[in-house]
This record gives sequence, C-alpha cells and structure tokens, in this order.
Amino acid sequence: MERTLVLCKPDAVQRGLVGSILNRFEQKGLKLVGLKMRKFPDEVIQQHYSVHADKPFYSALVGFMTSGPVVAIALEGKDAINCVRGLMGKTNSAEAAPGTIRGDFGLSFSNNLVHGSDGPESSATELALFFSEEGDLIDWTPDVTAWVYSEEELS
Ligand code: IDP
Ligand code: MG
Repeated sequence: MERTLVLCKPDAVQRGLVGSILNRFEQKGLKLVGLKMRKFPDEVIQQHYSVHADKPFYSALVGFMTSGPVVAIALEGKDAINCVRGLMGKTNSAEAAPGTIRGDFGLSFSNNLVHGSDGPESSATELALFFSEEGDLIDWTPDVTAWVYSEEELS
C-alpha cells in the first residue's frame, strides 16, 4: 500500500468542487487517511513547490496557492501515487482527458484544481510537510477493504 498527498487548490475551494474531487478518490476505493483545510503559510507553499523555484511561473504559482484556503488530502491504496495522477489528468486542464478531474472541471494550465505527489520520495516529503502534527494521519481499516481488493492483493 502507498500513501500520497492531494491538494485541492484555491480555485477548487472557491468553485465549490472539493466534494466532487474527493468523491472521485473515494469512489475509486482509495482510503482517506488525512484531511485538512488551511490557508497554508507562504513558507509551506514555497517549500512544497521548491523544485519549481527557478521556473518563470514560480512566484505566480506561490501567489495563487496562498490566495485562499487549500484542502489537503492524504490517500492510501495500491499504487495510490500513479492512480491519483491518472485521476487528475494532464497538467494543462484544457488538454486533460474527459473523465479526469482536470479534464472535467477545468480549462486552465495554472488554475488546474489539484496537486498530486509524483513519486514515492515526493509523497513522503509532502505528506510530512502538510500533515506534520501528531494525529494528522489516521491508521484505520475500512470494513469494505475485503471487497475493494482480492485476498491475494491484501496478503
Ligand atoms: P503537476 O501539478 O501536473 O505535477 P507541475 O509541472 O509539477 O505539474 O507544475 C506544478 C504546478 O505549477 C502545475 O500544477 C500548475 O499549477 C503550475 N504550472 C506548471 N507549469 C506551468 C506553466 O507553464 N504556466 C503556468 N503554470 C504552470
Ligand atoms: Mg508536480
């Protein structure tokens, strides 16, 4: 099982799409293990996007991500990182496939509704950054687990 970080960006919160977005992940069978709404401090967002610090869009990106509340979601499941990236769709929402979150709900490159970790290292770092307090992440087993996965997949 893998864990990954999703952020519902300020455009998703402002447009009232948090429930629809969370629903996609829950319907897929991914387990919700953390949920937090905050206006995250500049330093947290700067650190989160530090890999893009030398890009021309970096300051606009940080400005956008601190322009309003963000909802951070921690998800767990088989191959959760790739799974979430697939459900999100391509970075440029105008090009994202129908059926994906960006493909169904957006048209913008920058205001593209969601962030998802892109690998095991980034997911570990990002989860530690956004869910840093004791008790932020919950270990639990949904009763439906045995129906989401086969016995073999769970062993
Ligand atoms: P990702 O969110 O699909 O992983 P990244 O390349 O990691 O895409 O870029 C991080 C975020 O920065 C994007 O989601 C988008 O909001 C923004 N971004 C990336 N490239 C551009 C660009 O060329 N113009 C404007 N914003 C961009
Ligand atoms: Mg990225």
